[in-house]
Amino acid sequence: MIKKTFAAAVLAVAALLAPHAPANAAADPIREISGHGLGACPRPALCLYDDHDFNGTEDGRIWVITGSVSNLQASGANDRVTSAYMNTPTGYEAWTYRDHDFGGDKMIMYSDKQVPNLNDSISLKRPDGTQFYGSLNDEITSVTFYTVG
Ligand SMILES: [Ca+2]
Repeated sequence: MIKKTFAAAVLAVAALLAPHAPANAAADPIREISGHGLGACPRPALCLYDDHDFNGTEDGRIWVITGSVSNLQASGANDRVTSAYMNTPTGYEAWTYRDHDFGGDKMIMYSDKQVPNLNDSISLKRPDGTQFYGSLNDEITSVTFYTVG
C-alpha cells in the first residue's frame, strides 16, 4: 500500500515536470498492427506477437512497443503474447514481466534478440534476481523499454 502510494506520487511529480509536447507529437508507447514475420516489425521497437514464430505465415496481431507499459490490459495484449522480437540497434533494452507494474518473473530482450516461442523453456529472472528456465507464454502483462548507456 505504501509502495503504491509512493509510486503514484512519483508519477504525479513526473507528470508535472514533463514538458508539454504538441498532442500529435506524443508517441504512444504501444500500438497494434497486423502482420507476420520479423519484417513486419518496425525499427526501433520491441514487437510482441500473438502467435508463435512471429505469427507464422499468416497475419495476426503484433503489439509494437517503443516505451514502457505498466499494464498491457488496455491494449488487449495482456496474457496473449507468444513470440517476441527486439528490433533495435545496440543501446536499447527491454524487459517483459509476468505481472503488472513490472512485477513477477521477467525476461530480458536485448538488441536483435528473437524469441520464437515463449512456451519454450527460456531464461527468466525472479523478482529477487535469481535465474531459472520457464515459460512466459500468454503471460506477459507489463514491459519496460529504454535506452542504455
Ligand atoms: Ca498467444
